[in-house]
Amino acid sequence: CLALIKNISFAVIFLFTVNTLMAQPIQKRSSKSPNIIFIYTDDLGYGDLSCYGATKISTPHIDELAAKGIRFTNAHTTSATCTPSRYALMTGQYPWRKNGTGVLPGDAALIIPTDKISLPKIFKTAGYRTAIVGKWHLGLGNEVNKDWNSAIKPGPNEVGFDYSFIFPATADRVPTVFLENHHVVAADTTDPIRVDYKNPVGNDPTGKEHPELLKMASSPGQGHNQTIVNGIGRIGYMQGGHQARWTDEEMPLTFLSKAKGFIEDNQQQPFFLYYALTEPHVPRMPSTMFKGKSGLGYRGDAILQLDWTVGEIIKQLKYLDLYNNTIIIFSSDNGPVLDDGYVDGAVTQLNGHTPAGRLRGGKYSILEAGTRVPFIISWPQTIKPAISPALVSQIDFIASFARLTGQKIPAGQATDSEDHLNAFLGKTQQGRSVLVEHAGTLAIVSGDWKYIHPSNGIAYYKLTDTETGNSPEPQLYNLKQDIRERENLATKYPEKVKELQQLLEAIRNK
Ligand code: NG6
Ligand code: CA
Repeated sequence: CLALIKNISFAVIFLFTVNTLMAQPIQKRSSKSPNIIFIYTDDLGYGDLSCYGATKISTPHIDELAAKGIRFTNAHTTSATCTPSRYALMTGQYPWRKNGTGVLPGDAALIIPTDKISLPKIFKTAGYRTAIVGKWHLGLGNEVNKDWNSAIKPGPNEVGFDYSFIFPATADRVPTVFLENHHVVAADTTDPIRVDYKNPVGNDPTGKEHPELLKMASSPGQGHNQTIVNGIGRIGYMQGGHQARWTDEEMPLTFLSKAKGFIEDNQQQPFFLYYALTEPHVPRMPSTMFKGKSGLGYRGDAILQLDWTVGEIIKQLKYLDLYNNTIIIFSSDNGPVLDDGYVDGAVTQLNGHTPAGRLRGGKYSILEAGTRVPFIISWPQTIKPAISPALVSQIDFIASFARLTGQKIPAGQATDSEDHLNAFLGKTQQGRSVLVEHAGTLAIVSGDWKYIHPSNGIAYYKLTDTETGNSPEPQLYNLKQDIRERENLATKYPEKVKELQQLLEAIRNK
């Protein structure tokens, strides 16, 4: 009997010990390298978040990041559209140095070199696990004419991501499919995919011929009226892959579950997650739980959805005890636009909301709202909450994170990227002394001054209601006194114009 009791108590103690051991986090992470999550939104404007002054919409989860981290007021993407901004992010090179870096169609070939340094490679060589989840828009494969039904490479995996779950271009462009690593998700060999941007392919109805089949009308004159997928006319023609075509309302939830899966799988080691959300880019088709919630139309609903998504990521990081040692960067790839191709209520239900805040211009514009974007960095364990006026750019991530992870950038590469780690981490409020902005033309910001180079592009895009900032005359603004870029001081300060022209010229010729 005694022996039995002894055995039972041994078993109890054994089980108790195993249980307690299992309940403990295997390693305490605080001394380890921080994880990095870069949450990159699509077309979110400087005034779209309540922490940046929006009053018609409330974004509590992003506001929490801002309250505990650094909220930058003069942070930029390189360009006023997506592909060039993302090109710069990946390469550390200004996109206007290279032809073919404008907004890409969905069948474009990869434009990022695979034999040079890239943002994910910085982390990968430092021993991080790297992933992209979300929008890619930098081309895939070596050819435009590619076979979507077999392995597609090179792509994000060859650029430095260990894992990729993406869509190729934009949500309004075919092919409307996800790719996991090299393959289209849910591809079906009996229904092969073909994509064409010039000639119609396949038998699916187009928005142009069958507007009665659309659940959201495309805006007249903008051309989102080719192959219809999920009741939405797209740019480009697509044949086959019916099983693989996404449902727009599910897309953000799909990306979220992939992002959370990657975080969970890699909780024991440092990771870099590039989480590229599609909101609030067109077509705005939020999940049912967000439809109608903002009162501002689907654009507002999409912003609420992206805020919720950020909250879900924060929640998961806290649950896994990773939050304190994770650097979360939140930003946008270009400024805001209301009507970008669909009649979705963004214009009619605006209700006084100001997507660009106090800034002038928006997406496609060389004026400040084109590239000055929301930009928040949180790292609870290290960063002290602050608002920073430092002039910084997403192009600086490569050089800055190279320093954070002790990497050296090969000579002659990522040459436009500057190390501003100290500004990113709030150790200084001093950032760049000079930054080039890019839309239809170039502008240069230096100190309080901004010079916009003359261009013959049109001054106003009627379809998207965009002030482009283009002018055949040189423009000079004092951003400190005139953040709205109302008063052109070029004739008053010709010396300043000359100085900035020369500076811009020197950077162009670098
Ligand atoms: C434009 C599209 C717009 C959007 C944009 C890319 C037209 C008329 N408009 O050409 O709808 O897709 O490209 O947006 O085709 S971005 O955020 O990816 O740069
Ligand atoms: Ca964009």
